[in-house]
Parts: sequence; C-alpha cells; structure tokens
Amino acid sequence: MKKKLISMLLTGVMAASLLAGCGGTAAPAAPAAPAAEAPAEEAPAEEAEEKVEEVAEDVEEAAEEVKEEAADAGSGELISVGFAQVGHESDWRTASTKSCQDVFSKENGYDLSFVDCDNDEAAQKEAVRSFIEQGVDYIIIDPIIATGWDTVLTECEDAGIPVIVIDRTIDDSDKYVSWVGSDFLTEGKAAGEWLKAYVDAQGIKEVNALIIQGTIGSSAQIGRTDGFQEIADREGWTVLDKQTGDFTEAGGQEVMESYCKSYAGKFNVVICENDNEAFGAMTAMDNAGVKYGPGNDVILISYDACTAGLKEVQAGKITADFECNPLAAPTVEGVIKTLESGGTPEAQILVPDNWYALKDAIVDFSVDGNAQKMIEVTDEVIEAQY
Ligand code: GZL
Repeated sequence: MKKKLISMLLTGVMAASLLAGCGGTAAPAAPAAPAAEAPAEEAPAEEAEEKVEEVAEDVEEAAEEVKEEAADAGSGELISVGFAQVGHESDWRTASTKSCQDVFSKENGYDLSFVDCDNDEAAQKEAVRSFIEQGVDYIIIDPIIATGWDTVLTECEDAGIPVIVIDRTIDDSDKYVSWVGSDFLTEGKAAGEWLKAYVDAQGIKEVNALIIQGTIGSSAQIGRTDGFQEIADREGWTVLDKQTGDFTEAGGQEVMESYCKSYAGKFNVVICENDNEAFGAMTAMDNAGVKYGPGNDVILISYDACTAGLKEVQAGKITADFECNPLAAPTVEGVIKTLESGGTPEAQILVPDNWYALKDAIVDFSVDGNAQKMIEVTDEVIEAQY
C-alpha cells in the first residue's frame, strides 16, 4: 500500500512540474482528443491541470487508505510469544505463570502460546520446536534443567527467533538474548550465613543438617545446594544427607519421612529448597513427633518465601525463608520492547530477592562481604507477598 502512495505522489509531482515548468504544457499521458475551440497553446495546460487534480484526489485517497491500514496494523498486529514453562509443581511456579500470562496478554499487544511442560525435559524441547513451527516472534524458556539445550537453541537461532531465558539458567549454550532471574548461589550462601549468625546467637554449638533438594540439575537446586554447602564446609558443619524432593510437597514429605527414620534424634537443621517441600517436611515431622521452629529441636529453613511460606514463618514453623522472586515477566517484556525498538538488551538481568524471619530470628549477617537486610514477617508483609 505504501508503495502505491509513493508512486502516486511521484506522478503528481511530475504532472505539477510539467504544468509549472513548461508554461503549462504537458505531454498528455495518452493521445488526447483534439480540443475543439480552445487555442492550441491552452489545451495542454488544461489537461495538465486536470491531471494534477486527478492525481491529487488519488493521492488523498491512497493516503487515507495508508492511514487506515497503519491504524489497523497498529491495533491488530500482536507480538507472538511462545513460553515453555517448567510445570505447575509449586506455589512459586503458579505465581510465575500468572505473572507471565498477565504481562503477555492480548490487551498488552501479545499473542501468547503457553505450554506447561509438567517437569518433563523432552516435552519442553518439543514445546520449543512447536514454537519454531508456529514462527513466533519470540521464545521464552524457563529451563527445567540447566543442560541439554544447545541443539534446540541452534534451531531457534537458524529460524531467526530470539530466545529469552527466565528464572532458571541454561548452562551449556549461550544462544539466547538475555537471562532474567535470581542469583541462586547467593540464596544458598545467605541461608548458610544466616544459620551461622543464628546458631551463634542461640548458643548452638553443633549443626547436623539434612537437605531436601529441588529438581536435580536445575540451576535453582545447584545454586542453593552449593551455596549452603560452601558455608557448611567453612564452618565444619555436618550435612547428614541430601535427597531431592523435586520442588514438590509430596516429594518433601516422602524424603522427610525417610530422614525421620534414618536420622532420628541426630539432626537439628532441615533445609528445604522450596516452600512446598517444607510443607511436606512439616507434615512428616509432625507425624514423627519431631518439634521444629524457633525454640524447638529443629531449625527449619526454606526458599521461595511465597505467601503460604511466610504464613508458616509467622506461625513459628519455618524459622527463616529465603525468597526467590517469581515476578520476572515484566522485566522479560522490557527485553522484548528493547529488541522491538532495535536495541540490545543486557545479557543478564537479576531480579531482587529478600530474606524473611520473625523478629527473634533476625540476626545480622553478610554474604560475600555484603551486609544483608532481613524483613520481619508481619500481616502487612504477608498481604503484599506473591
Ligand atoms: C526458582 C524456581 C524454583 C522454585 C520452586 O527460581 O525455578 O522452581 O524455587 C520452583 O518453587 O518449583
């Protein structure tokens, strides 16, 4: 359409210039019928004027059409986004999914293809390939585990579709535009450094810890396990066992039931790598008669700090909860907007995390030399959480 308008404008300019520059005489577009009465020198001028008027009308009409089309294109042209989500295993994941669906809505100018990959790595790769088939404008991936990605990311690159990684990281390929998420290693170190400050303040001399890990091979699990282990090694703590609960409540309960049998009376710290595992571990400890929470035998530490997790902190069950922010979608949208405007987004964009406890469990500690701030859990804090 725009090409049509441009050619009309050029015709109009040519006709006008012939009218003006050659004393109003213009070579008629086609052999015109001889003017009956008008003297020969006037006929071409009139024809040219008519031509200019005709073209002017056409130009106006075409301009109108271009304006209408542009308006249509503006309102109707959605940016298509394919999102391959980990699954629906936790409260955290529910919040993450809702955030993405709220941001990438039709009202906001997006056509979202969402696939819940149900914690199945093969299904996640299949979802990404389906997005390539669809020819989406952008692909967002929250990778179930951190490896095995280079082949399918190469296919995205070959298809010319930019990939943005949200939340967990991809560690064996750099064929994506940006990663937006939390620093899982810092989360693990924060839990370890807080525990060091807390047991010192409580006069607890020994730490015998049990860890319920997240999905093995996910960057969230790797970071949290490694970060805490670094502090445990430095402090000479004993980590009695580490098993995966796969970030689910059922998984946390199953592992904790086994721990309560194998390590009865031998542990005083339980670290769950997300709140849903902590909920399951609480059920198992309740059933086994193990007392946990501030002032009890076992210190229970958790990650995510979702609303339900903070309620368990307030109830004196979870002693400290280390947040992982699930609301990265608005930042991912910022990456897409930068790309849409021809800019280059940052390769890594961290979203902020906070640490939570009740007043008596708030102690001063640092991570890698950086003093940390803990937030006291109150009704207002819980109300505002995700
Ligand atoms: C962390 C995220 C983890 C959460 C779990 O960024 O990937 O996955 O900690 C979720 O709750 O299952």
